[in-house]
Amino acid sequence: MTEPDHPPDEGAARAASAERRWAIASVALVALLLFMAGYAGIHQATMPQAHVETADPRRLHLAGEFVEGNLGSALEADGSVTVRAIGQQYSFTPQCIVIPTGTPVTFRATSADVVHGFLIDGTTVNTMLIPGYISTVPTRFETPGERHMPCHEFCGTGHEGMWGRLKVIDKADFLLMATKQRRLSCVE
Ligand SMILES: [Cu+2]
Repeated sequence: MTEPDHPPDEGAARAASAERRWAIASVALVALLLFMAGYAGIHQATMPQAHVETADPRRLHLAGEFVEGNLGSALEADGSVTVRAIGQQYSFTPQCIVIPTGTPVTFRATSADVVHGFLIDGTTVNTMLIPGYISTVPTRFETPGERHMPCHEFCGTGHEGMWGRLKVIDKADFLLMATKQRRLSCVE
């Protein structure tokens, strides 16, 4: 093999350095994305659910935590609130969910038929209700008010009419309601 008979040209050197710059930039971009994923996961606790809980969609109404009498908001012994709900074509049960201000709230919800969406507008509460699985979302509301919960996964011909309501009420009012009823909702 013979050496090329011209001097190493400037163009090739420039191309090599541009290539190196892009290689560094792409490695830095991957490192930045990994850092962002790590930061979001660790500091903001946006992790995939730590464990999988299942619920047989054909038997929700017969036994277990999603029987009709157990749906709605429950005051726990530690002062937190657990809300159990079901999505089905084409409504949520309960249609109106009531929760107190300034209290840790955990939503536990599942689907009785197909995939539905569970979203509380104006908040970061946003998950899917998948038949067979229980979706768990921890949250907390500081100010009273009313919000909508539109189903945001296309679930059939009645999808656009599928939505629920969430009422955040003053903690004292909620505690008073809880002395009279075991499971609360704002369905009238
Ligand atoms: Cu739906």
